[in-house]
Amino acid sequence: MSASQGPVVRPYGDTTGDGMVQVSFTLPVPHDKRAEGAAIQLANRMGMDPALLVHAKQMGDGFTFFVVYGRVNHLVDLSAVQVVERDFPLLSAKEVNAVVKRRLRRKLSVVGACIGTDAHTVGIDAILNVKGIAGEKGLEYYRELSVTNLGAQVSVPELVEAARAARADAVLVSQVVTQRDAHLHNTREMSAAFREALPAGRRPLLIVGGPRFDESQATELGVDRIFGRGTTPGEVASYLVHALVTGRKVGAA
Ligand code: B12
Repeated sequence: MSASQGPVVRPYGDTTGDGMVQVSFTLPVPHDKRAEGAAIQLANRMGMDPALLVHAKQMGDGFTFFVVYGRVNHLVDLSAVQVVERDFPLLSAKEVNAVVKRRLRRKLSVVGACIGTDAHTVGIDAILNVKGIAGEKGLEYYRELSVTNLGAQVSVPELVEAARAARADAVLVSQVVTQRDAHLHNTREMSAAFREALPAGRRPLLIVGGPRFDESQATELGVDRIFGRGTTPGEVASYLVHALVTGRKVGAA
């Protein structure tokens, strides 16, 4: 096939388009000359040529951390980049409250948790707690949202029960640990449990978030939306209004 029509870029290191990149990794070997050679070999096999070792440090027994700087020949075709774009308007807290009050005529109920063995609550707290993140207040600050934050290490049955008790319009789940794909397994388990426990019309909107999710995997994981790193509460509140109030065909004022 013909080459892409879109703009093509190369990485920038010292001069424009020189293809220089920097990568870091750990090898399970003690730090010595051979380990450094092994790091260069790996970098070469990853397509870096030349590859320069800029940092090597032993991390505990039998492991060495490396930073390698080098040139790659790969091109980035910007026209082939696929991302999940925001497809809803960003609203202020005032606008969110006004729409929920006028259109839903009751508080919008949100239940959040960190599920499985995951105890990383900072992310979900940033979205839910009043203090928020990045200068934005969390969902608890929104007068027309009723927020239940279940905290860390919540089991899926507990979450389903709590969502039912709170008559949740939306369930917000955080997954930060990705070892052995725990975040994917836990999300699938959670979405399957909601599908089993509640009929389609009464199932809450299912949202997961965490720094290492691929936002395009929502359908595959059985959830309505995935939010990645850097998410702010305002984005989540705006999405809730879009998905549950304004974007709905029913009940339009
Ligand atoms: C703080 C921290 C901890 C604290 C957690 C305290 C707490 N109450 O949360 C403590 C010390 C307890 C901890 C423990 C562990 N940790 Co830790 N931890 C971190 C650290 C340093 C920061 C995470 C954080 O708070 N980020 C800040 C928040 C604001 O960012 P965020 O989570 O990405 O959230 C944002 C978005 O992702 C999104 N978001 C997140 N969730 C949700 C949910 C919804 C619904 C939405 C809409 C959005 C959303 O919005 C948020 C705001 O923008 C990271 C490394 C790092 N620098 O990221 C490691 C890290 C996550 N931890 C790690 C590990 C391995 C562990 C332990 C297993 C270590 C051990 N061997 O014991 C344990 C596991 C404990 C457990 N059972 O979960 C690894 C995970 C590796 C992996 N591949 O999974 C990391 C990446 C460190 C590393 N490089 O090895 N950890």
